Amino acid sequence: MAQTPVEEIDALVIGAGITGLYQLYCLRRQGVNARIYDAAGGVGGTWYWNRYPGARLDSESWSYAYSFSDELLQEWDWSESFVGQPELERYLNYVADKFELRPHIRLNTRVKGAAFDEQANRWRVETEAGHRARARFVICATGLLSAKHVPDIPGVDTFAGESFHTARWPREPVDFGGKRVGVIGVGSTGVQVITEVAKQCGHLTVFQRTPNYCAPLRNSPIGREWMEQIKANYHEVFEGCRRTISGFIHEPDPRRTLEVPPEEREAFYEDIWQKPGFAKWFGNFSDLMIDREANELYCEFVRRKIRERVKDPEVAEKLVPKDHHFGAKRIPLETDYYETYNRDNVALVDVREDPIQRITPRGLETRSGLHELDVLIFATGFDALTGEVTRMDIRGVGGQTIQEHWADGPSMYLGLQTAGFPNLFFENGGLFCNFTRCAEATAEFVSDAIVYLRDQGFERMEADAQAEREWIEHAQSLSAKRLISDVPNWADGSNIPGKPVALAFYGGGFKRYTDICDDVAAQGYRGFRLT
Ligand code: N01
Repeated sequence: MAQTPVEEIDALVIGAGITGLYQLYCLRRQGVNARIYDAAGGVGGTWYWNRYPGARLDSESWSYAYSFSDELLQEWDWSESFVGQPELERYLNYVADKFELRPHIRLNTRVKGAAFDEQANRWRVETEAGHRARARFVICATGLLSAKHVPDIPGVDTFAGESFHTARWPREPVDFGGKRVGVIGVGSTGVQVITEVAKQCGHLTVFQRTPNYCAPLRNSPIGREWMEQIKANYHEVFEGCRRTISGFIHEPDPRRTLEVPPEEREAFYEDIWQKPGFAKWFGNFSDLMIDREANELYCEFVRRKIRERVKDPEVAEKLVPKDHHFGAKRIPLETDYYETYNRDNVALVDVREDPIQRITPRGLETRSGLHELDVLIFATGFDALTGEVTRMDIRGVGGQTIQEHWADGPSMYLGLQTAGFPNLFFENGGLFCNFTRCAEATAEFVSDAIVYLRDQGFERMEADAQAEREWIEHAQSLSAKRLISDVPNWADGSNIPGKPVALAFYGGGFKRYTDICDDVAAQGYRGFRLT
């Protein structure tokens, strides 16, 4: 059979999510022949795949919007302060159409591998369907949370009922009417799906390993007047996000927890608790994430809030986190999550007390017996950050695979490149952030770098190994001071059995990170080798 011709591209972007779409826009605007390949049947990335019931934003919708086009900002109306997945998917489709990106996006196209041709300074790319391309640059806009994690529970493939992972939810609605449903996992996803499915199914059993500190989302509709105000203030919103550590709209109170008298402190906690979104995390006292004693005071406040909402004190105690700090794991934001456990059709199984033994054709067996199920939902999270990259066969200089290169854990200079893999960029790996804010910053850095290389006549850009080591040491030294490492967590890979544990996120905040990137670029891409 004749092989299809090799597609010649300047820059191949893998992924048509928030970052990939904007990356394509930036590159094409600068005259770079760029294309996106995406495995999905539509654009949207995370917001394409995670269409499970209850999927919703936890950043304020207007702070999550793309900021690059005033026209887009003025045209688009958000219906709620934290919109659901369908509206976000519509928004991203609107962006793809408005900026005429679609002709440059190849959907249903999963990249199998890419090998660097050192003579030609080109990546040879192959898709699972056998399509081939040659690209000077490959940009992995593969998302932070894309590769699904299914735990290796004995009998996991034997279940005879319907089974879903939340990150690969089908397009057709699932009918839960009268069915016995089981959900494994109580992270941000589990909390959303549990709350919604409980209302629709016959009986729900939640299998919980580690309870989280969940906090009220406090969503509300956005009327016309409010939307007009938002539109008039977008500039201030984005400026504000740039100043905060994680690119959200919430700024910490500069005081330290213990310098505030107890009564005033309690009133402050109550006040931020009543506010929408992450005000109760990022709007907290400035030492929340660095002082254990301070953090413990807030943990106690939140534990009280949980106990107040759950009628059965035994169930409430199971839902109260005791083994980690507030914010050590991403805080799930919820609407009526704890009240869900007051419903007659919901049961909670603490799998630390009553461990999962196996999955059988009829359901899930814990030590105490079989829980018979018609539907089993895995809300078990992601092989974050690198999972989608290491599932491809990527080979750099000398044929070294990315898996060999990262055997001790992921390492990237500025979260963007790793030595030995020239002209290969990673995105979304540098910062823990209000996603679109960081995605825009990263995509702009990468497209500016590619244009700089083109204009200056360089063929290759590669992280310098020493600069990369120094960056990682610097990033880790900042993160070491923060209370984020006391339990298994997707942020450092410790949620995946056998995955090397390494925190790659930069702990210095959004503003400092983008200032460093600007400085690196201004100095002719300091720390990168251009040849
Ligand atoms: O994944 P997770 P997620 N047996 O890794 C459990 C973003 N997000 O999809 O904690 C039993 O947090 C695991 O238990 P444990 C957000 O950034 C945003 O929920 O490891 N349980 C945990 O409970 C979030 O942080 C939104 O003990 C097992 C759960 O599965 C990130 O995505 C919405 C198990 C996994 O939780 C990931 O969230 C949703 C086992 N063998 C997600 N293995 C917004 O609101 C795993 N678990 C925008």
